[in-house]
Amino acid sequence: MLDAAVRAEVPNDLEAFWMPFTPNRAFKKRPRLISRAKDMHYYTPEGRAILDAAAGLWCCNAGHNRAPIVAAIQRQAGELDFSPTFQFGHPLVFQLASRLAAMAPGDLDHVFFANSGSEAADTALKIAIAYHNVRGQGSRQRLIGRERGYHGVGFGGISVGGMVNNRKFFGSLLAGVDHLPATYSREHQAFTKGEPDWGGHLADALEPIVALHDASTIAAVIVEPMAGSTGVLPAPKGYLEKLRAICDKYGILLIFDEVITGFGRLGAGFAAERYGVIPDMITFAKGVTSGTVPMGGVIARKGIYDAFMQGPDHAIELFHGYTYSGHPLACAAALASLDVYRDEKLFERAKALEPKWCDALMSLKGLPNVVDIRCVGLTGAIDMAPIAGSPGLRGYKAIEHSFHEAGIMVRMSGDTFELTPPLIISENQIGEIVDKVGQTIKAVA
Ligand code: PXG
Repeated sequence: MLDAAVRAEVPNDLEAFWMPFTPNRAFKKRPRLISRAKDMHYYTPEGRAILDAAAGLWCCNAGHNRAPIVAAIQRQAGELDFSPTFQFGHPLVFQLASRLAAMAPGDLDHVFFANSGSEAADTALKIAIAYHNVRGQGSRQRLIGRERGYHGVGFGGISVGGMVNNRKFFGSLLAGVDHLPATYSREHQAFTKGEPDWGGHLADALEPIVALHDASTIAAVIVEPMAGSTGVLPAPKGYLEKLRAICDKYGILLIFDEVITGFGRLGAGFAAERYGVIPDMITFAKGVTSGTVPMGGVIARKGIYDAFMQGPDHAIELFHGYTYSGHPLACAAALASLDVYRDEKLFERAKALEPKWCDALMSLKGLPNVVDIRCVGLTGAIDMAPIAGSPGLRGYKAIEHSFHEAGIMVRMSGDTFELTPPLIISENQIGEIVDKVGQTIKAVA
């Protein structure tokens, strides 16, 4: 085994790695390297501690390098490295599916595994279209997403998604897609704690979309219960209930993309539980393994699964799956993560901390360039006014300052801070995030 010093060695050539969603040239001029993590902190190769206010990338909900999760992954690697889940099965994947089904509300009780949120979104969209097909309603093919939505980077996900830069370079995308309007209005919602009062009526925009295309052509609506990637937009009050009612009225499936909102981020197992609205499918990823091993998937209602269970017993019911669907290491990591969430009551903890978290973030109101602050669960966003003519530049400076100077990892979306710490965060560390972010906001003013 390599010793820690060697493993942590600073690389001397950064050129070959084409970094995802990163300005490669700026990063390679002044890299931000991380070589170790524990609990609430990352550590640079030189050993500098960086407070993690992003749960990695919204995923390490149990904190970093937690002993029970590490042990489970190590054990599993020595026991069963890989086994296919096409035509074969291993015990952990069934155990995990049962755990997730029990955790999900209502009759959301069948789990299809993928390896990322992007694959989860595309899987859910494919299941929706195939579901109508196997029920003899093959004309239901249209998919409805939402402006500013993020459903990963597969062709299905970017088609229903509404992030302009994620779409505009990639051709004509999937045909037959339409979009609901985004739910954000600064004029009506600025500095709201939790779900805004204004905006529930925007779900009614589904009606004219149905009128235009006809319900007989629409398979599903997909939304994030809280739009994360675009900058933390909690669902307005009553919005999700309304969407559910309109989908029911027209026989349209409702998919909640819970890749971010699942596993405690909003103070409940799933946002569906927080809002008391049961979708037909939930997509998940990230927190299912607390970010330790890639995994994603879809939880479908019983009626959807049952619709496929027809024809001869030996015939495959759904022609879909990934080599690594239900990978043993990911299953072991997920089961151990669910144990940590349960034993440490981390979802309840997120709920209990929410008012303190929101108050702490709102204390940054009044700092230079701060034009809105939003929060829900253990999630928050701070919009800074862009530098005139250079959108995103203030945000990039903030990433650099926060990492190199303030000692904190934040996620920026343009000029917006997205703050999503691990759910193990202490009250003192909430204060530390606010101090360090405040310091950064002043530094980039
Ligand atoms: N759906 C949602 C709601 C997501 O937030 C995905 C799908 C795709 O997951 P994968 O595992 O394919 O990346 C996501 C991912 C950000 C940020 O800064 C958010 C995500 C990924 C990277 C950055 O907001 N979310």
